[in-house]
Amino acid sequence: MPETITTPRVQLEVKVERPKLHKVMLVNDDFTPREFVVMVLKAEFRMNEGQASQVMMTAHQRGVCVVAVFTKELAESKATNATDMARKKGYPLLFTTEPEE
Ligand code: TYC
Repeated sequence: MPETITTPRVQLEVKVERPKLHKVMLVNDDFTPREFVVMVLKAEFRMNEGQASQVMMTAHQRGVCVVAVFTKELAESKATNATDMARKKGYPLLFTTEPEE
């Protein structure tokens, strides 16, 4: 049998989308001590004292502040860990996540 060589008439287009990044947001409340918020930001988000203080004060004054952006899984696990640190101390401190535009 002779070999049949065919050339494809349809070119497959492979599209790879980069994963959407998710923001971790720090939400203000009236009860969590400022120093505790700073401590959590340093521990979970590897911030130094200055960065952590700035983020804490922005949330304190504006109600919410973007802490950092990560892949969805990392953002969710960091937000959960940070919120859990506060729950263990009985504070209502809250970290949320949302997809970047
Ligand atoms: N508002 C709190 C206070 O005055 C401090 C605080 C800042 C709490 C930021 C949460 O996300 C927060 N003790």
